Amino acid sequence: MLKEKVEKALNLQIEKEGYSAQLYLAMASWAEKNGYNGAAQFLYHHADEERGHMLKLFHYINDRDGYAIVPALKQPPSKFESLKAVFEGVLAHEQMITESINNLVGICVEEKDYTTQNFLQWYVTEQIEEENLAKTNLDKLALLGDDKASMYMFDKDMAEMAASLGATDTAE
Ligand code: OFO
Repeated sequence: MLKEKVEKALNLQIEKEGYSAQLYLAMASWAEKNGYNGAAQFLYHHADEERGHMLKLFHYINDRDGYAIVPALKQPPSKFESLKAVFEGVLAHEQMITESINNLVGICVEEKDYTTQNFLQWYVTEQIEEENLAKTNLDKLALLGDDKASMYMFDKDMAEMAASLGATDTAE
């Protein structure tokens, strides 16, 4: 049985993972509309992954006799300055999520809920990957510069990365 404080904190995390999916979907749509189909594929795929992160929390809460609540949809931005601004946004967002997961682990320790703490280790590890991926993408952008040819190369690279992550071509 989940303690009320832990259940509440897990439901808040559901909201954040749901917003991650919304945000990456908004970024994917912007990328698609601006001719960056590779980046769009990557971001559509990322949005799906975030929904997966949210669902994992749903099942955990309900399996532990809590009640997972579907959060209201919060609208993400629809305008982005550039592809670089999009990927800077991804990193900033992931850093916020990492902090949120760490706080959640802290609550579990305070409440002596070691089962949930153990469950959350998956998210702790995932956040290392998420932040690294966001940093790698920004490093590539910094190396390439921001002229049109470089953007084309970056976008091609994103398409390859999306394919390697198993993304289906949703940006067509
Ligand atoms: Fe769910 O890891 Fe990104 O936000």
